[in-house]
Amino acid sequence: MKEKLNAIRERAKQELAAAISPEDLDALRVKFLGKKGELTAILKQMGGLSKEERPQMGQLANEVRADIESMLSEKVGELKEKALRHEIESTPVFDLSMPADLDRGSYHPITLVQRECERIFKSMGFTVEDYSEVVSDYECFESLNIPKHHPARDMQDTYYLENGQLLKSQTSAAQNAIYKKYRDSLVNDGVPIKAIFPGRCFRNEATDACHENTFFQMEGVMVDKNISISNLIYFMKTMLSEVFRRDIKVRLRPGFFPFVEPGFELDINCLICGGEGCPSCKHSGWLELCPCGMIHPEVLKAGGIDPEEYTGFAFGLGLTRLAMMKYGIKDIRDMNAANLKGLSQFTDDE
Ligand code: FA5
Repeated sequence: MKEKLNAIRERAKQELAAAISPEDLDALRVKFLGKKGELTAILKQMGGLSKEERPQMGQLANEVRADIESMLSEKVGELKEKALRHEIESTPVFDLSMPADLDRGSYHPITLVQRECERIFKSMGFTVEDYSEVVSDYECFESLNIPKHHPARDMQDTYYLENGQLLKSQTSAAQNAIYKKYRDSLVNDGVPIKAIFPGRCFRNEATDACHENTFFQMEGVMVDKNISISNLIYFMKTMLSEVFRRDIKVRLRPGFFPFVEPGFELDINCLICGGEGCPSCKHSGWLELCPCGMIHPEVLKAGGIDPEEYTGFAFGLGLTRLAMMKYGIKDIRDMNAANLKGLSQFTDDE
């Protein structure tokens, strides 16, 4: 039996060395350690051993099991690291000094991150909504608990049309319509509202390395009974870990938006400078990426939803800034500058 146990350990070592995927590792775990695995089969023969041999073989079997488990977890780590390295190496880096291939079209980096976020949220049961760029004052402000002359409007000065409509300054402008669209299925059929809506936003503001007058956000809302901050944090964490596929430092701090209570600012450690401070993060080492919070009762009411019965969270992800961080784009203005030399580097979608 001793030889058989040692032989199993040796074979497990060789087969683990040849494994190349998580599926291979699962199969080896079952093969060696599973209920019907090789080690269990040997242990079943212990009954036939003498009283003296039994504890010795029992100890050896435990050692073999522990060795195989530790080889397996080492290999899991190795494969994960390899996959991560591949992911990082194959992520295009925005480098304006690279020669451009202008013979073929390419996806804009914002399209790439938008699609990636849509894929992630769709897999978690969210619908993807489209919304117009020209909206009313009610959609952009009043329905969001920002009445006329509220100081929060100063932060989002935008472009007004002669007919009183405006270019939306935030994707939150779609919230009211989404609540009204899905309210009946929430109330009558108990279907939670889970929607994201990416879109272009406009603000009348001075531009710099991390501010544009035209940029993209992606709003997300979830409304149901008993939705809490834990749900919000779970979805934010899942989204960021899926997008970046590596450890990202984030910080959550209180933030004020009239349409959420409580409200938070979710910042990520600047990936351009590694947190040391640079123009892309206004020299703070942190980049405001995704404000969020629990939807204010007044906003739910405006959408026809009873805040006594339902709660929800909302977030407003800065998609353009996410693209900057993901692809190492130092200046946000390069993305709107129709610089084909830079943009043609993004050809790797799908
Ligand atoms: C808002 O627009 C809120 N509507 C977000 C929100 C939604 C809060 C739901 C709570 C609940 P803010 O103005 O901070 O918040 O913009 C959100 C994100 O958009 C910022 O974190 C940033 O990533 C991006 N952003 C804002 N202004 C600009 C700009 N001028 N250029 C590029 N990105 C910007």
